[in-house]
Amino acid sequence: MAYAYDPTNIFARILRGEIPNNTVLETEHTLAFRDIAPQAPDHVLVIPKGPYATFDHFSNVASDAEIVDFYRTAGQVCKMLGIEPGEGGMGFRAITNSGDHGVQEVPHYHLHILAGRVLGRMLS
Ligand code: DGP
Repeated sequence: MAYAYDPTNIFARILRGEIPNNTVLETEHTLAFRDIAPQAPDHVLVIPKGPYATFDHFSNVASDAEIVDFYRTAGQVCKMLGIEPGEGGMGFRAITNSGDHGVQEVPHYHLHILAGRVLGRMLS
């Protein structure tokens, strides 16, 4: 399966430093920054630095090092925000929108981390 990636997407531009961002954490392979239109008091986007468009693109093509770094960074962000239920935090939601039916707006794989309020059930 050949995956397409549009290097003009907004997160690619953020990664190239063409657009500013409010960085929470940056590692070798991953960047976490605050969403420009937060839907909760804490709303952080975690993105791989590599050119992966969707969840399946990332999970099938990225290296083990990139995938491990991505999820460890997401976990570290939760620690930094103090939202981990296992560590006394009030919890959070981690979600990825993928493709047209997932209503993914930015075609660079990302994980939303939402916290700071009761989020309600979200299955639609
Ligand atoms: P999604 O629908 O899952 O592709 O979510 C894309 C998110 O990206 C959405 O919550 C708004 C956010 N976003 C879009 N443009 C920018 C931007 O320029 N900067 C930041 N920080 N977030 C952005």
